[in-house]
Amino acid sequence: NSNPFEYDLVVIGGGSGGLAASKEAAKLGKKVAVCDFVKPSPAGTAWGLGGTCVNVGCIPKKLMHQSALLGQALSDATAFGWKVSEAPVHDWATLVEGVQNHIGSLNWGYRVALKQANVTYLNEFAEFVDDHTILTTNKRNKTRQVTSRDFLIAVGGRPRYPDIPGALEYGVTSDDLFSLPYNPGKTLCIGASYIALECAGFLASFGMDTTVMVRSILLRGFDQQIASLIGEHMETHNVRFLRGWIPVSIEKIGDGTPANLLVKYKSTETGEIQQEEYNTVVFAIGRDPCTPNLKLQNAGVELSSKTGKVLTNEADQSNIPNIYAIGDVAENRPELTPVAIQAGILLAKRLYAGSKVLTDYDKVPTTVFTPMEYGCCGLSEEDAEAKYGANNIEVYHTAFQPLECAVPKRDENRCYAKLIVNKLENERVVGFHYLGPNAGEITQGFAVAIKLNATKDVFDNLIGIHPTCAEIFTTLTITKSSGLSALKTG
Ligand code: FAD
Ligand code: NA7
Repeated sequence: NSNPFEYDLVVIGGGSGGLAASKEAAKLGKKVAVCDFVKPSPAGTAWGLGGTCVNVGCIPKKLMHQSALLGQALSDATAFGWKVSEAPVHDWATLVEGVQNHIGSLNWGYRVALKQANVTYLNEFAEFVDDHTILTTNKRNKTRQVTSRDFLIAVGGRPRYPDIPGALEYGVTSDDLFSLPYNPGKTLCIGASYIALECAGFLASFGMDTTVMVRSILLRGFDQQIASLIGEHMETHNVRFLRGWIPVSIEKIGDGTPANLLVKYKSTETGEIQQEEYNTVVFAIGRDPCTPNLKLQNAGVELSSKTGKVLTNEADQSNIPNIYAIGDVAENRPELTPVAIQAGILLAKRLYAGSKVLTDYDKVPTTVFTPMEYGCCGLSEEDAEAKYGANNIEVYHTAFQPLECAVPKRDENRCYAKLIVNKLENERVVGFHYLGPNAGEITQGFAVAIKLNATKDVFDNLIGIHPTCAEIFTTLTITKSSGLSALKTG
């Protein structure tokens, strides 16, 4: 090994992708370091090793969603014979403590795992000096230069703030919400991405007065029929939507925790201004890649002028041959933890074990954990029409009520299943969509069939598991083109 540099690989960013890549490279006998440093949010929140997913993303949000599901279960329980002596009350502080304790144990586990894998952990912020050198700074502002033959950029992204008065001072984001030391109270979630809707969903279920401010549509990029069904369901479960409004300013009025915040907002149609008081304003209006502070120009790495993300080829390599990028910071990749992990492991195998296997970014299944969960794999109806032509696709669908909702008599026909097929390819299923309980579990399983290019008759020949929600996909007969009602009857 005639490596003139200190390391074979330095990974910048100890999140989902970076940790996976570093451990795999070290396993293959390489000398590896990971730099991970969390700049506090504008509200002052910081966290430990592991990146977005563990600290301020998937993990805390799924736990808070679970708390919301338990609330629903508690209210269903009486119909199933449970005598609940007092009306259940939610305690925010207990939830935050439980969630944060779990995260703390994960942070520790990641440090141990790096040590065991022989990866050097540098709790330092990195910026490029040239294509083989970075300058790192620790929290005491001590700097040093580190050289490496290869670099992997896996710095992820951070929530965006709107450029309006009071946003940075008084707003919070998903970086703060899951560890908020006080009950958020009356909350305004701004944005209509999955993150905004998930947060609004669990807050409303805890009994908080919850509003979502939507600029245009819900869940841009997702199947719009399902997005509407999610919106309707949330509206019947105590979430208020302000549609066609954007925030203009936030002022603090009076002291106290949580604060009283006067939010002014403007109609996107008429320009009319309205105002309302909230205790907490959560911005979920998109995320920006952490590239601006990386000094990538010193290494000559090209970024997308539109998104600021790193441009890579199919092998996750930037325009500079020894510098790679994966995860949320890489252009045109699904922003999901398992995507970053898979990309990290396969990249290390290609670089250091002679593998040729590329990450397959197609048909990545995903789930939105709104109160009614939504799982999908493949194309939305809009994208399927655009790709294959409206005449060449067919949609099989049904609305249904899960058995577990029948006894408490809730959410009748609020769940929905649809398969989008390409008629020109023997009804190959190009889009799988499920709105209902346990969507992540169900979608993960069926995604195998979608990846294997299953046709509709494979679903029809499959024998269901009764009584489940998932079995609905073995009995889908109503086509959209027939114009028949999709409501399940018996
Ligand atoms: P990250 O995990 O973001 O890690 C990047 C790390 O690099 C961070 O620790 C950062 O502090 C550090 N860093 C940045 N710049 C530097 C620097 N210059 N020097 C040193 N360190 C630096 N995905 C799912 O699959 N399922 C979900 O349910 C889900 N829910 C989500 C919910 C929320 C609220 C959010 C915000 C995200 C969610 N995601 C979910 C997305 C998922 O969290 C990301 O796709 C994933 O974390 C991306 O991993 P990454 O390795 O690219 O970056
Ligand atoms: P997205 O998916 O980038 O969505 C941002 C949302 O915020 C979207 O609903 C936007 O409305 C809305 N938005 C954006 N700017 C504003 C302003 N200034 N005011 C009000 N509303 C605004 O969001 P995320 O970052 O949460 O999701 C990150 C990624 O994770 C996402 O791309 C997925 O692939 C996975 P719009 O529809 O543009 O009108």
